Amino acid sequence: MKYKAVIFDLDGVICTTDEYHYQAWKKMADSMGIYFDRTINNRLRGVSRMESLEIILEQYHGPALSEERKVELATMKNDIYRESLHQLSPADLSAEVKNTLDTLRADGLKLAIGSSSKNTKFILGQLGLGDYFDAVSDGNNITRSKPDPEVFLKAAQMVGLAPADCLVVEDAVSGAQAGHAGGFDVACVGDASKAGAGDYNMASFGELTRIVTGG
Ligand code: B16
Ligand code: MG
Repeated sequence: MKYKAVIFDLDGVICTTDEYHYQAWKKMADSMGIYFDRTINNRLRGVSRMESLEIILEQYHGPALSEERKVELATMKNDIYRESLHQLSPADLSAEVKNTLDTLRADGLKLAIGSSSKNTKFILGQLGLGDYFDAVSDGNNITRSKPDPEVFLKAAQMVGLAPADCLVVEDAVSGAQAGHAGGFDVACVGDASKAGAGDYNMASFGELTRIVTGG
């Protein structure tokens, strides 16, 4: 095996909650008359909630907002987002993702999550993956969000392995940068793959099984 563990980002990698993030931010932005589109949304991937808000507010040209008001806006978005997460169920876990995870586990790899989201545990529970991973490092145990490597370094520590033994899987350019900054190899899907941000830029999640065996 080329690696001993795989550390997965959550939103946009294990599940399509990235679309729910977009829809929730869009509702918040519309309510404030702020321009927001999918190109801007791509800059929010992997970025913490409050930093995401600051990126959206680059398009806000009204009177200055207090910190308290900003927290209110982020909370409005999170409430809309959490509401949409209630629809998530194990049926939202694609067969390709589940089969690939099971194959990697059967090959003896440790599997971990490295997500900026404070909603990680709730999402994993909704998907039926509450007890699946060997370690979960998320937005609740970090002080710096991607592109800082903290979330992945903590995940590697939790499974007791050095970054060189772990492969990070990401959909965000900021997440791929975080992986590289921490000394990890990075396999990308989605937006980050299109941008060529990874050591491996995959067309589909299932390519991971070949990558980790070094074949
Ligand atoms: P929350 P990931 C990230 O998760 C999302 O990509 C990003 O869009 C979001 O702002 C961030 O989590 C924080 O999420 O508001 O739920 O705490 O891609 O690192 O799994
Ligand atoms: Mg992501």
